[in-house]
Amino acid sequence: MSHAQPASDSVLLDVRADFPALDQSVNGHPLVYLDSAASAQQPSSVIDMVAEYQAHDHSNVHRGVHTLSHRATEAYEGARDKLVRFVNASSRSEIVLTSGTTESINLVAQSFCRPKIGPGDKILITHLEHHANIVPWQIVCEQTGAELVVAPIDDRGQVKPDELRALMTDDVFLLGIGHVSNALGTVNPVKEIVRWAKECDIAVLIDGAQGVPHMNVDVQDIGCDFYAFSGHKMFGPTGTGVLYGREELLEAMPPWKGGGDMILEVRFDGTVYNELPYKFEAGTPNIAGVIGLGAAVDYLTNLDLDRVAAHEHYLLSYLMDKLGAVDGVRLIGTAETKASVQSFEIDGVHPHDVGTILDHQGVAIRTGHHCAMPVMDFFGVPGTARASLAMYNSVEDVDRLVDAIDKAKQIFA
Ligand code: C6P
Repeated sequence: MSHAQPASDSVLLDVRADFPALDQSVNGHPLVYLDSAASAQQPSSVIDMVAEYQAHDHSNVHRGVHTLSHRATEAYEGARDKLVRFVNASSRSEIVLTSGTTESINLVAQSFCRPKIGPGDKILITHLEHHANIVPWQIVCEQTGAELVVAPIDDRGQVKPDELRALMTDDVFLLGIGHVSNALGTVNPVKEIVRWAKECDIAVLIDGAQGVPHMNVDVQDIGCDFYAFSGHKMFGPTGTGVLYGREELLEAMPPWKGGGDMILEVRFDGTVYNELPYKFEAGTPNIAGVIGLGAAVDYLTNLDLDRVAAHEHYLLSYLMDKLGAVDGVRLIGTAETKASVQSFEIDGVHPHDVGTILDHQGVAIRTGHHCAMPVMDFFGVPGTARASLAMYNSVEDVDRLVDAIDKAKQIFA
């Protein structure tokens, strides 16, 4: 990896003890969890917060006058306030609580794009995207007659900047681009890309599922119109997520789902929708999950995401050096700027077999196409083995991974 390696291991954090799930043996070995890109483990503070809420404060939100409903509403809306500060949105109206990145992107496709696009319009994405940032655009293109255009990548797994810029033509309505590739770890220079898009008057959605867990994100500084992310990848509960949207755009968008809580008044001759952000939050939400997500924001903020990034950057460099030196291992995804993810293949061993043999040694990685089939096609593989790091991983975890790979090679020699 050509990006500078931090000078010393003094940047390393030691937070493993905060995560109870890591304190166990799997198949007779202490667990090494290298699958945080799929879903990250939760610190005790998140687990305890959810349990506390469930045990004492649970009720529905925004509905009751009684004490428990007030407590639940206060905690739920308190989590939204934390999320506002976490990504530096300008107001609470800009933080729509969803079930995750996937729902956030579908909301933009259906509510922002669908009413405004038709034949002759284009949606631009890149070859690096997760299926959640491909399929919603395919669906809206089918619905409207618009065209989906894909910007190419190079052999290191980087979007080709000149080609991306050349595809930013007048007829492009929206660019959907990942902040960090889940399959390869490539970090896209999103601020610069948004600047190019804005010169062409193109709206930009950033898929931040793999961004927010690993670096400070300031949506106003980036200048994007939408930023989508999931709670469970940032050490919070599953079934929670966020769509950040610029208020002016959200204000003009019609609701996507109808039901309770997203209305002010319902009559058979017409319904008045609620104000932002509730207009987009139909039905009883994942109250406990969102409260847990607020605790995850507290955890990350207290730790300081710049320190998390430095820790992971050191470990990723170490991992790439060690893994890259193993005979018969090919690293897939070697971008100049990367975060926390490394895909690889071992000569003559199917990725699923690699995953199984590693699991027998207590090492958890993900194998397969990682919901990024076009990336796999590009590299000519059916799937990869993928190790993904978080702030609770250590140099010893990487050493255990490499030892386990050596064993896998011996078994298949
Ligand atoms: N990637 C992975 O193992 P949801 O499922 O809505 O929380 O997140 C979808 C999603 C969207 N974009 C990116 C870049 C992602 O990485 C993911 C989820 C997991 O890589 C599960 S496929």
